[in-house]
Amino acid sequence: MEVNTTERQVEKVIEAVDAQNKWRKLECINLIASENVMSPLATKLYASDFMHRYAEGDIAHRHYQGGKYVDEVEGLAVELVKRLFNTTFTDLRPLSGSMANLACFKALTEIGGVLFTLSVPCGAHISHQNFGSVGIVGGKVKPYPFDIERMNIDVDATIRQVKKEKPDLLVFGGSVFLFPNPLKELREVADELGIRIMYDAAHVLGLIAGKIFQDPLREGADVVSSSTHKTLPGPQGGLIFTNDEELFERLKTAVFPGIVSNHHCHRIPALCITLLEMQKYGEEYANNIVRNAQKLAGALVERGFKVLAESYGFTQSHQVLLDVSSLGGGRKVAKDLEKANIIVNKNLLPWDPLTSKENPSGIRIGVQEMTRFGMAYNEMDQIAEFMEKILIKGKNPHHKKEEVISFRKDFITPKFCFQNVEI
Ligand code: DSN
Repeated sequence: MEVNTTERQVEKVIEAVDAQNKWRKLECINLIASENVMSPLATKLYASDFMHRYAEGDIAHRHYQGGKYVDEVEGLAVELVKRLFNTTFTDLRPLSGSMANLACFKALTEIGGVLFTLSVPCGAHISHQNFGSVGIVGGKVKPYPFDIERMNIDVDATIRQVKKEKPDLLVFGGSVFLFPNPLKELREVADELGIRIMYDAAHVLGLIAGKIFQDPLREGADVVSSSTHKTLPGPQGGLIFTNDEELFERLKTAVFPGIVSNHHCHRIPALCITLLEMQKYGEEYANNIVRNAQKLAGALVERGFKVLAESYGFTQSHQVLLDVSSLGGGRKVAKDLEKANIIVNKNLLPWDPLTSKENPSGIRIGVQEMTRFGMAYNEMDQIAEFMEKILIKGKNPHHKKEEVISFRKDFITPKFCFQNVEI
């Protein structure tokens, strides 16, 4: 009998999606610092007819007919971003944080222009590098001098370096982002030399919205770029905001028609809901995130782990960075934890060469998603204990998996969001 392979393939896709939904959303302790989940309402609104449509161009000045509801929700989203981040101009069309960065690099640098960014081992996002978006626009990256103890840019050494190199752009923020960056401290030298400042807020946007992290525009950034799905628990996407009208015109052109044609309009209603939820619950959520990250870092140190920046309180964000070189390195540790349904990523540490990226010294942990599901101090302790048993006491991670699944059962409903909204 002929097997209906198409039917089987359809079933396999459905099974994979069901399995993903069950495993990653209900059974894992997810500690990936760049992820989060949308609220139930935002999730429902994400799958709408907006996903089938085009709306090239600006609100109310589109190149296609049929966009009146896109205009309506995008107009609201723009107003919400302006209010939440106290800014004048915003573009929500970049499809990701990387694209938002690319638009900023295009608008702020020339071919051959010099940019100061973190190095990747010290925390830069890959788009900040010559091999990433900076390279696409022909820029050249110089790494900031970095203070490993503080896990932050070395201000005095950077001032000296900036005066010598006279870069076009200082880029702050990145993928490892434990502490507020020294924006205020470097604004003066930037002003003296006419250097622009860009702040990549992707990891900390929700903490900025919750007013627990630095406010980049007030501290001297000319433009903020971001994704919309890390500590800000929205749909995957990007945005840019600034108070500089002339710069905004260049940014907008870089976004459309430079980088984006259609901007995947179905993101926007979900983003509206996320922004409304952050307006209402953002401060409480952000406070809980940072408290949990600090608690987890302390609990890990008590159990014998090496956490970076211990003398400086470990972190002021959602992230905790561990040196696991004595436990077999980042790759082994991340894989062992995955066997127990604890999901982290291996990460380069400041002293690692780029060539060690397959097995770097560190792992990076983010607590924003588990905080969203209501985990607090006791749960941070419990997570540290799971990690201790698997990584230090050598217990079989497969045996711990059932305990992790059972632990997760009490934390499956997102908090800090509208509940029971009928649509
Ligand atoms: N690479 C992601 C991160 O984990 O930080 C962001 O794009």
